[in-house]
Amino acid sequence: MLKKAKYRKDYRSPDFTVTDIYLDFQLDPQQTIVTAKSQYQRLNPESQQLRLDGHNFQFISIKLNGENFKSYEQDEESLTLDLTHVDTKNFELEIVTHLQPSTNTSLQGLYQSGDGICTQCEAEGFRQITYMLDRPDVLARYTTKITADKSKYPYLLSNGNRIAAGNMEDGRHWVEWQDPFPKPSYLFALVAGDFDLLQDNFVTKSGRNVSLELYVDRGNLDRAHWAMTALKKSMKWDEERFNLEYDLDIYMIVAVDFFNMGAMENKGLNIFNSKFVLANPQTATDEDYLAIESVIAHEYFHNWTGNRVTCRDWFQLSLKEGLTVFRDQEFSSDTGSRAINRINNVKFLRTVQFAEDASPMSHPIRPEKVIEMNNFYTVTVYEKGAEVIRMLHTLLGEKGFQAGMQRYIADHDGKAATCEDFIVAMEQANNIELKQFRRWYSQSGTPELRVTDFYDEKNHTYQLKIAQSTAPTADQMEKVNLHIPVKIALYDENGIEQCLQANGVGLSEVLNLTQQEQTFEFQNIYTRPVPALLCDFSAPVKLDYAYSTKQLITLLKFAKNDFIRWDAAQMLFNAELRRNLTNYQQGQELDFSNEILTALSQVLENYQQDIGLTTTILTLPKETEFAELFKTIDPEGIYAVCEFMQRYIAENLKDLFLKTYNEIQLGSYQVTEQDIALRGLRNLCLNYLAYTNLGNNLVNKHYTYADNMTDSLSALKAATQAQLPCRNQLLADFEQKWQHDGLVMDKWFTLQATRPEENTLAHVQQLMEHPSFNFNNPNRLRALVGGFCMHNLKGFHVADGSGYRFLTEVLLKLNESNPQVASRLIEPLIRFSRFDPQRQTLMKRALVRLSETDNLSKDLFEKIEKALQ
Ligand code: B3K
Ligand code: ZN
Repeated sequence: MLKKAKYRKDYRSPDFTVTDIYLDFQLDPQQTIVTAKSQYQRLNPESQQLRLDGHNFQFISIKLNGENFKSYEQDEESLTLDLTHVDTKNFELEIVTHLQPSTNTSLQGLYQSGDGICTQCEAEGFRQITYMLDRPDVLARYTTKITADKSKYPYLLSNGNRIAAGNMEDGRHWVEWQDPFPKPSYLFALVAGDFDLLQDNFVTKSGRNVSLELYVDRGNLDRAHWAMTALKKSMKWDEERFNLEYDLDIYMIVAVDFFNMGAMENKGLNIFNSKFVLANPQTATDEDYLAIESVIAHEYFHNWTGNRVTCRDWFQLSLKEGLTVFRDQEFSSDTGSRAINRINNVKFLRTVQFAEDASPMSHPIRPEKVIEMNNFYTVTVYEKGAEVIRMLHTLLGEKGFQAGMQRYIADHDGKAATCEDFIVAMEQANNIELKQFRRWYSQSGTPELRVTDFYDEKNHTYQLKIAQSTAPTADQMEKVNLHIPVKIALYDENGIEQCLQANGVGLSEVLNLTQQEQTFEFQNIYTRPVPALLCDFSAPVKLDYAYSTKQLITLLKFAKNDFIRWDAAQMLFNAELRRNLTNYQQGQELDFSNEILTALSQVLENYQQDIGLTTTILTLPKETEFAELFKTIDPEGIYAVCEFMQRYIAENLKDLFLKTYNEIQLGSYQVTEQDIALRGLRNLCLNYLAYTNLGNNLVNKHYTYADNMTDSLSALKAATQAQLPCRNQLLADFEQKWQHDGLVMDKWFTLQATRPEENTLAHVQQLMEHPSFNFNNPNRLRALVGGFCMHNLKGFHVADGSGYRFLTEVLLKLNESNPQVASRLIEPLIRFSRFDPQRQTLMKRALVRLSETDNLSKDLFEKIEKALQ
């Protein structure tokens, strides 16, 4: 494989395009024959070389306008046709290739999943099927004929509408599909297999009937209903909030077990990781239910933001992903709790995206340089991308933002667009200019706001001085000032909100920070206020303001903005952790502030006011979250202090936890906002109580009486994390019950991988031999290996480097079988600079070893090269 970087600045529009393509698949897991007949059009009359992308198949033949064609050059990843003697503008190419889906463990292109066959083409998988102009700005109309054995593959699916079908005498059958909407090759999909089918329908607001089909493995029909409900809910919501209606007469979703990511938005035929489809109360947790709903929504929303308007080139990925994440977040917030959604999204952004910004992989939401595109489906492109869209929404308001959306869709429907096009649409619809705001697309790194304040008792004025800075990142040394919306509120000591005003006029709660440093003044403020900064987390930045404990407790108690209340609690925990970590490192006693404990107990006592918020406030940050507070991470220290804090709060609020635990009564399992919140709080209480002398009995009982996965898993988690005597017996019981079900076993694998015991690595290695484990299944790998390497800070970073050696072995194997998954799992290793010199040496040694492998994939190469630079 060539490992050459591509640069955004080098974009050139294509010299040729494809208008129509007719694909014929003679499907067989051992040998599939693909005949692709495409209508090409020369866009640049000067151009005589046509370079097509393609690799990993057996190339059989090529014809031009029906004649065998010989004037080409072939290399590892392309076929270049010499068209010197072809003088027409339009011509037809017919290309035959042979593929072997059964051995395609990379899960890109055409591959076998279980007993079925399916495709994954984004970003550049189509070129593993046939030679093609495999780039998103080439949009063609697809017709697809699939022929396969009828008993093994009763369902043959592709994009668009089913236009013909028939049986053959040899036991095979065929189906022909046609997609009326021109699309890039990455949205092509094909599925063949035997499934249970859940059917439903949706009537769009203009009265069109859309049939909805959800395909799951045989026997799983009872686990498909939630996803179907979510789909209909998404379709309705997109009509109401974004005025966007579905366009085809059929929408299909297929759940498969072998899948590299969450799901894929192929036009009219979404393919999903079964993890994001299948749910019933026994197998799925509340969290799973909500995740399914949001992924179903996300893929559905892509129909407009991604499919109807697609990306010009892959550097523009955030155009569709950032926007679609924003849309799915808004969907979840409109249909569930806005505050809890916001808090969870911010938690994720702060831990995972901020960490990426501080890593060798740091990149702007619109990257400048890419070797392997699959490496850029990142939290930066997705989640930070969504934050950038959210800031636009904050600046323009819902009305202005929606006007911009309508404009964007109207101007670019059926075309491939850029991030710039999106901003221009927002500008034009709102008659403003967003020159400085654009920098969010080109600057990487997490900005930091340093806030100081000054209260003038005499004149009753209050000043906030806000300075911005962004530290240099691995990819970009020089940073510029950004346009940062800072949403604020001021409270007096009694928690009364103060009016924001100056010179007799009310001021907006959103401050526009555009310069390196700005001072904002508020008048008629009669006591020194407590500032609530970054309400709703109005910008993806770090905040540095010297809050006192007292101020934070005021915000925790009184702030109207739920995000601020939660964030105040986070800051209190962070301060306790920092202080205690120093104590720990100096061999001193650990302690916990009484004031904070009292404040937490008050929150818990008043849980009826807001059950969900109470739970998030009382949830201690995970070790991996705490780790992000430090430049150099101390895995043992962080674990020790976390454990101490958990135990301390548990011991000291034991009675209250028990009272709350007993007070909460739930009927039979239902997925409603209220019940999810109640279960969440009850399980939080259980989790704390597990660290007290009541733990073993209570957890055991909780597990035994649980009638749903949320409760069973909470008990199991409490037992393993608190290392209760009952844990082995409960783990065995769970295993016995669920060993036939990979998705459920993933939860069990992760629990074991994140156990705090000393010998966890040995245990993980043993589990890789477990009958329910399968090295070729990305879900299993992520659950067990990912669980250990990414979520067990102490276990993975044991000082002797055994964790690093283990991951290296796994990566060497995965480099061959599934480079995409390898590239996700290598992340903890490339972040060596965040650890002490001894660990750094060991981690670098592992990377050097990997770098010396023959056939190192582009995916791993790109990350290792950046890390070792
Ligand atoms: N667009 C796909 C992700 C494709 C990843 C390719 N490596 C799913 C999504 O974001 O909706
Ligand atoms: Zn997406």
